[in-house]
Amino acid sequence: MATKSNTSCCSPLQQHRCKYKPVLPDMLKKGPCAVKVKTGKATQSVADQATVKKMFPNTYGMPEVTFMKGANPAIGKKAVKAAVVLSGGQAPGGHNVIAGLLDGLKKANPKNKLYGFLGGPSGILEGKWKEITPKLMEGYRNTGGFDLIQSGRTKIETDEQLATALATLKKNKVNALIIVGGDDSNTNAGVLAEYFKQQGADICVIGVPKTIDGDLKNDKIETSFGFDTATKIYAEMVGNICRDVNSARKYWHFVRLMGRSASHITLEVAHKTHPNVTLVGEEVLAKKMTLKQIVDDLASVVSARAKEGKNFGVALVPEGLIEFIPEMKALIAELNDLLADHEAELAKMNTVTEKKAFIISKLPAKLAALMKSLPEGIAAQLMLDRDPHGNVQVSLIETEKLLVEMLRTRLAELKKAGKYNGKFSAIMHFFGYEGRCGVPSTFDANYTYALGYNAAALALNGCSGYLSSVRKLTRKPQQWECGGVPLTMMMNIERRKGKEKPVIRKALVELNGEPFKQFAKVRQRWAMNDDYQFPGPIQYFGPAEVTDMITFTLRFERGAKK
Ligand code: FBP
Repeated sequence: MATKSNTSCCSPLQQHRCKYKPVLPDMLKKGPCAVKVKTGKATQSVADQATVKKMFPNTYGMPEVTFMKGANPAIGKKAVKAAVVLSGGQAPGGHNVIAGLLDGLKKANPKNKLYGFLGGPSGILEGKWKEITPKLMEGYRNTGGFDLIQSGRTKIETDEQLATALATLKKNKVNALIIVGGDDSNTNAGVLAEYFKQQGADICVIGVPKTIDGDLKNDKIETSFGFDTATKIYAEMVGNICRDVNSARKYWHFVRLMGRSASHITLEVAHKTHPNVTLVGEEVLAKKMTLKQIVDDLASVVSARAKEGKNFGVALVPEGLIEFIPEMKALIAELNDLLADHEAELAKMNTVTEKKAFIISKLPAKLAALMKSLPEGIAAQLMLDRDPHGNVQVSLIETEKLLVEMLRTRLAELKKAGKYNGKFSAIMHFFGYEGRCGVPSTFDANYTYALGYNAAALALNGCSGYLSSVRKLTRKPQQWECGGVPLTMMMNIERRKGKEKPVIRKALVELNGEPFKQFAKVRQRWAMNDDYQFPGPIQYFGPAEVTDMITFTLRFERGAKK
């Protein structure tokens, strides 16, 4: 950590980034007391309206809000106590959300205070927190990581947990709770906002869209923070590998990239680096592909390149691929229910073999056969404990190894049949954690600071149950628009841990969306030609074309073509 008095222990880059002043949207520059709330029309949830409405009687249908310039001194009159919690996986820029919040609160009233719950939502339940003073904040501005207050994946969902959370906040006289998280954590923010209203508690709950996965977005939330930086980090590494394969010309590299469900990270990195093969989970699902078909497709690229004497290449595999393969998806869904229904019996079993045999005995015949056919390691990984939200821990499943193992077998068959005469030597990688705590890019540094500052304005205006929304991100930060989107507006009903639950709908890669369509136009060329791109490291200083570059995803989705 760099503090003013102790910067000598930090790297030179950290010392320089500590001095960077994020650019605030013009709208927020004069502080929360200089903006007024403009309300839009009543909203609806994205699906299952009647059920969501029934579950959220107090917060359903609220209007969108936009900030407009105008004097609003009343919100600065009473000193407030706000608390922030970081929830879920790390994403570059989390510290700047806190810095923006703190600065926004202090600008409105220097007596306002900000606290940080420690270790994620469990910090709320356990009442563990610390004050974020301007002095403490100094050393964390524009830094990666969540180490200022850490994060966690505890979900506050049972009646007892909800009551404990409320009791902690009431006891400490907290007026506003800011939850920085992904789709699950922000669903939780919506649940808490509703519960507090039901209980007549005047505590405002605001969400902030975080996740490197880029899957918390919609018309009003253009991207989640961290996606920009993480994809830049992965693209640097993939670009370097592309240059290595083209130099050594003897290996195929298989790179699995993080992204628990959606393939946005993989697609963005593909646009940045032009690898020979890019698998997109959403396409696999749409085409109802089997594992065998995916492997056959890979084999045809490997053998076509081998015919041209190119026994090398780079393939990108999204972390969430496995759940998009319909037969695997069906297996995982069955496993989710079985593991939830037989939790106690399974807990008593000591070996994976025992658990696997038990599970196989409960599965329908087709899925039992599939489970049996999987390499032992993969089958074991599928049965590992779920995260607290009930999701398979896909980051533990080595999909690239599964594919390479099956590809080797397929290439051997083709060789025997005289259809392939190359050499196949594979190297495997998983890039995930490397990107989650990187020093935020200039885009993420500005975006997160604005999201935090905007969240302070929402909290001071009592907009409970809203997600902080900063829009028009392809423009310069000064021109970004600010406001809030009701959390219930993004919800639908999904099956989790064997039960129907209201959740914020994940944004998957759309096959008729520009990022995929642009990729589909060129992938054939990338497969055979060595059209690799080398993005290099994130630049924090230098010409704006390199320091302020936004993602292809944002550019394609928001209009500007490649
Ligand atoms: P969030 O959705 O919480 O932002 O986390 C995303 C992620 O980075 C995924 O890409 C990955 O699958 C997961 O976190 C891994 O986290 P963990 O190590 O806690 O399982």
